[in-house]
Amino acid sequence: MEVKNKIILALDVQNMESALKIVEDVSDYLDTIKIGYPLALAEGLGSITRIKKEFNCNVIADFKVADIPETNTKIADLTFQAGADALIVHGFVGGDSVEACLESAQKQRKEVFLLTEMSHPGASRFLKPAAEDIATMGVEMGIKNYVAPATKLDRLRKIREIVGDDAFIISPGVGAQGGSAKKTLQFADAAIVGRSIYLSESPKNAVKSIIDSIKP
Ligand code: OMP
Repeated sequence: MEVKNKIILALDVQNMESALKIVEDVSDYLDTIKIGYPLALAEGLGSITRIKKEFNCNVIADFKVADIPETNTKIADLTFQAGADALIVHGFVGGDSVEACLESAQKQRKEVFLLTEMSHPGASRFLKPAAEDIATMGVEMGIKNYVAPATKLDRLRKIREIVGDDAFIISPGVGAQGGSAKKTLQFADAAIVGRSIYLSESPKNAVKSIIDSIKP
């Protein structure tokens, strides 16, 4: 996936009106939007369809899919049918569950992002010990896209080492969670930014200043 200016907006607002306003404001600078439970549960899967249609942007659905294969297939099919270009899937549930999402994606010519380690402090207890194994499983399964944390650069670097330079890593935790876009982009292909953009009085200016901050 090509990501303009290496920044992905996490659009975690809870109504369509503000979602559309924010995307409109940043659309000259960003072309990839991540939509997760906050907007999809508030406004339905149609929120993905609408944002995709109105802005012709890449939409990554962040449903952190983590169920048995049969249920994962249903979740993935519905999400891709709604227009999402990609779906974020948890790796800790195991290869069969991830494979179900991959098969759904392949049928519809869409993509899967495999979530390895997470950005919040609590992830250190259960996910950290499993994260390298999850990334290795991803490589064995031929997965190209990964999610790894901007808040733990040593872990992000390690995941990069495992998945290799040809893999595409997107990295959340920049801004509100304390991560730096510039440092993150040493190891990741794009940074995911939510609150620092959508809570700003001017989302456009917030995006511009992040873009300035990553210039060499
Ligand atoms: P802000 O912290 O507001 O910038 O938002 C970060 C976004 O990335 C939110 O949508 C989170 O749900 C998501 N995220 C994480 O923060 N940490 C992770 O480990 C994984 C994700 C994700 O999968 O996108």
